[in-house]
Amino acid sequence: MSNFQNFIDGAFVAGRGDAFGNHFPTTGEVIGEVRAADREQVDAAVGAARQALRGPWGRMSVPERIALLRKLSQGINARFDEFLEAEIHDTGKPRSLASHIDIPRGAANFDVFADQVATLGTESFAQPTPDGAGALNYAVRGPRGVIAVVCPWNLPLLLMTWKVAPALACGNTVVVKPSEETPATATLLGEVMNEVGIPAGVYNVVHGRGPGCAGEFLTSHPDVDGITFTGETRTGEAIMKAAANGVRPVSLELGGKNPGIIFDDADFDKTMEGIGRACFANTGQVCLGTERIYVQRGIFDRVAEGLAAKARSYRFGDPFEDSTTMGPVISAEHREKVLSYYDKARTEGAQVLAGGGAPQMQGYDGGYWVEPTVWTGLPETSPVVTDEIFGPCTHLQPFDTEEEAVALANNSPYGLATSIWTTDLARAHRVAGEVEVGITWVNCWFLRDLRTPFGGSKSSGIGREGGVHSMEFYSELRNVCIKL
Ligand code: NAD
Ligand code: 6OD
Repeated sequence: MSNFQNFIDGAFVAGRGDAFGNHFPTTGEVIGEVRAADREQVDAAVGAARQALRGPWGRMSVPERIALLRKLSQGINARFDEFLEAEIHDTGKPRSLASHIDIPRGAANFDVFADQVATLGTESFAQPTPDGAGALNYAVRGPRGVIAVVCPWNLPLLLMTWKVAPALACGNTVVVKPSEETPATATLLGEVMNEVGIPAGVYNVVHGRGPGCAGEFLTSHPDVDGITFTGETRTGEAIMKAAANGVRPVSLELGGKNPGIIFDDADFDKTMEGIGRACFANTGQVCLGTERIYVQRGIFDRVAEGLAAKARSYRFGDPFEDSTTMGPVISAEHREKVLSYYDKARTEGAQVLAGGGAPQMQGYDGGYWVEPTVWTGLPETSPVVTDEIFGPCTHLQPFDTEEEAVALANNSPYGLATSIWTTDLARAHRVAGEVEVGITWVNCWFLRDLRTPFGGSKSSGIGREGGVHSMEFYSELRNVCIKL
């Protein structure tokens, strides 16, 4: 049994808030205990972060910070197997996935933002003045201060370091609130912080749930200077309200109901491979995942059969076995939510092309399993087609014209991501220009260049992170005007 402690001011401390079990989603067994931070401990974490800003961290040069960021990346890689095991125990995701995506990206995020800050400049303007002497303006970039980092459970280390790395690169200090479902890797990172010599108080972790607990204590804390959040849109709204007190900036990466658009000239095999991943990777628990697919009518039946076959090809089981290609969903509660949509689809008359229920899992019957599922035949107004389900499921709808496809794709309050599948380059450009999302992939999905702007439109978020965009959020620019 692991006991997950808070990490405050460089030390591990038992939480004084409520205690709850940490479940292994593969079996449902309780494998650890989380003791949440109470309000005073959140206060202590924010205080430690404030002190660290005033201490050696605040005075450190950029090259020194860069060297430490590189050590953090090396430190994660040096303990790769421990991070891998921790992430798998928290999420049940297959080793093949976590070892290729979650943990390598957890390390790479520190390298990428070390590179970014190494070349970051600011603007300057020479300005004529009426007396002829002139003036010089230059901008100075400093940290924003204490940043609250509130994270979800689907890609725990990846998404947490995606925010912690640029925040530290810019000289901030952080208080992280990992999801209550996935406390492990954020806690382990505390050990790495100490190993590589990050000063106490720079990185703090407080555990617990959100409303009325550590999440809310942190985001409503008056001494937090900025909040970066990834999670559900409804939670984002609550956090934005909390941030309004004191006019604190927020960066919100929220939910989606992402459309895929497949034209009849698409390369069929590559499309099936890509769109299959987009629907089912990480058991569909990826904010960028595709839960609505619009297929040009001429290839509709072929795509439907291909995707159903793909859904049936996944193998459930022990996440530590290489043969396992799909894990459970994160929790019993989330399984209930996903299965409630499976029921709704059936009662609303969907044609179920694959899956549609929960698999029989001998030896793992307490686990949170759901079948990868493909439907067609529902109206666009069905909650199955409009709501983010966040499971391994998707709905297929035929279309005839490009205009119709774009209109269907845009008929959503969300605007996170889309993927467009076509061999017609001009069409790809046209459609990419029309779909109201922050991220468009053409003939690929979740192909990441970490320098690019990442974020959602409409109800999918506010702001962009990635590359220089992260630097903008995690730093404060001050202009200096010198009369010559
Ligand atoms: P969630 O919103 O339920 O929880 C996220 C975090 O917020 C957790 O740490 C939780 O404890 C905390 N929290 C909840 N209520 C809070 C409150 N009132 N105040 C402060 N903190 C609070 O999200 P989740 O279920 O963990 O994650 C799944 C969701 O995240 C999906 O909607 C998914 O689309 C979204 N997501 C978005 C992105 C993106 O980049 N856009 C990436 C990953 C996940
Ligand atoms: O790749 C990333 O940087 C990122 N933020 C991915 C988000 C995935 C959502 O589940």
